[in-house]
Amino acid sequence: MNTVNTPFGFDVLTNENRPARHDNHYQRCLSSLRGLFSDEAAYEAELAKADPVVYEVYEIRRPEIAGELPHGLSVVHPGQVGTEFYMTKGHYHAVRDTAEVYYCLKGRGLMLMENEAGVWAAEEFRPGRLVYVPPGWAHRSVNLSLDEDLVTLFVYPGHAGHDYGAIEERGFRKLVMHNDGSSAIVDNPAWK
Ligand code: S6P
Ligand code: ZN
Repeated sequence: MNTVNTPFGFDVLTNENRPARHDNHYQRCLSSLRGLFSDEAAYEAELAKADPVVYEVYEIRRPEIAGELPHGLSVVHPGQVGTEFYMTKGHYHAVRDTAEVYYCLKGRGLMLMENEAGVWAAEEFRPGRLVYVPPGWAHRSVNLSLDEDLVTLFVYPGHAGHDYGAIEERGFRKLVMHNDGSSAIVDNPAWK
């Protein structure tokens, strides 16, 4: 991590859908996402064939303190499990009172959001579009394309932290499904 308090700049998107610099890179393969997709039989059938990378993240890490702004690129690859589009796990920030900005660089998708009062929202991702995730909203990126990466730039407060447990337990209220060449946002029957 570059903890030096010196200005820097870099090309955020190279030809390979990665930033010109990063401190950390991780990949989430299908095998690490058990329980995420609604159609469990389709998940097991896909996994029996292959273990593709569903999404990956390039992080420009910063100290985990208020005042810092960690940022990076999220790349959700194209694909589906059953008829549900590839997506990120989704999370709340551990410190609920922290927001996040996403800016779409490539592809098309949705940011699916919900808060603890049970209100949900979806905002479109397409190149040049910014999505603001207010404090207290869980967020999940969904790739609506079956042949192109969804590439977004994110920036969030250094002290935000991540809470995956609430979403792992409850799921998101809505699912985003491939429906006859288009997409449909439907109720999640397993949502608690
Ligand atoms: C962090 C920010 C992103 C996500 C990334 C992957 O606050 O929202 O870096 O971590 O898009 O999603 P997830 O839900 O697996 O962390
Ligand atoms: Zn976040």
